[in-house]
Amino acid sequence: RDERMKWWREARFGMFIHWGDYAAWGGVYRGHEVAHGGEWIMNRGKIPVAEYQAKAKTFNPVKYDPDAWVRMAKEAGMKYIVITAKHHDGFAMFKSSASKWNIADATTYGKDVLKPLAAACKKYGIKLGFYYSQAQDWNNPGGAVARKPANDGWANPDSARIDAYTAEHAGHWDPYQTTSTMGQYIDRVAVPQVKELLTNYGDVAVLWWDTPTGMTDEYAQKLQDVLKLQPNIITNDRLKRPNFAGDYKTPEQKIPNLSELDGKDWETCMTMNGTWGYKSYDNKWKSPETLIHNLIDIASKGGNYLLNVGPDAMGQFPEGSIKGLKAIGDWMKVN
Ligand code: JFZ
Repeated sequence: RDERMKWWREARFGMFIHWGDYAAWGGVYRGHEVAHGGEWIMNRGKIPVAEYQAKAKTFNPVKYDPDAWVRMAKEAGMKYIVITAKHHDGFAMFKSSASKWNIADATTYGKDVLKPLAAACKKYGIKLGFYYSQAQDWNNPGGAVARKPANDGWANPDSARIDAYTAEHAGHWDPYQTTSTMGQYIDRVAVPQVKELLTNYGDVAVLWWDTPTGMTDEYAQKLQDVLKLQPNIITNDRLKRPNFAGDYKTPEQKIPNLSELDGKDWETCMTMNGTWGYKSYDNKWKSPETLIHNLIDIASKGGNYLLNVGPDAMGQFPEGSIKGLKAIGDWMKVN
């Protein structure tokens, strides 16, 4: 394990990328700004499956330039990238045989975006990891829902009807979501897709699991077995709860105090503004001083800083992220 963890322990700084078809909504549904992270808009807006999937057809990130993305990470001093291969909306950012709900088959763009990113990472010597939402999936039937759609902020006008359905169906808000069991979803979508990710993209450094709602020991073991395809891979601690440590802990949006450190490896993931996935109107950017302070604070305590970028629907980093990354890079050069 020490051998596998070596690069990660020396890395200190990485880039989280939350990118999916949700960027096409930009945090706005039916003209309303929807509360919570932009990547949660389908759930928070109670958007029906058919309507959500129709919008994905328009997702066409023609300005996507993975070479430029990796260069920005590298110039900021980052050593690895973790990108959302599939977030809770179940949309695969890669060509998949396990579900048509993927960027190659469901959009105008029609291409896998992970392949060229893997190539750029290889070119610049940056490690690549995949975030994969193993339990929650709101578009592939049988996937779990961690938070029932609530009426926080603007509420869908169909809320009353949707809420009545949700209360009876484990948080689901569209009948299509319940047409398979979670066991079927794990066998037909999650396991085959993780196999695809660990087979078709060269070396994969990290598998970043998230929100283990409904994960049984059996489901977890099936996914854990797939990791054998990449003998050097490391994982975080969110495959299932409780009793799963992975290789490192993931405090979120916070830096532990010295008294909270227990000798285990850890990584703080954090947004640069107030959302993981792109929101057109979120301009609450952390200052360069704050970003640099956080990096020093985390590094001095022996952790890693996984700093998020939420690219837009065209495939571009928001201006605020670009500025923040540049400022960190400038500081790195003189220190
Ligand atoms: C999850 C996701 O739901 C979210 O969209 C984003 O991807 C983030 C990185 O991870 O959200 C979480 C997960 C765990 C905690 C909080 C939010 N937590 O442990 O406090």
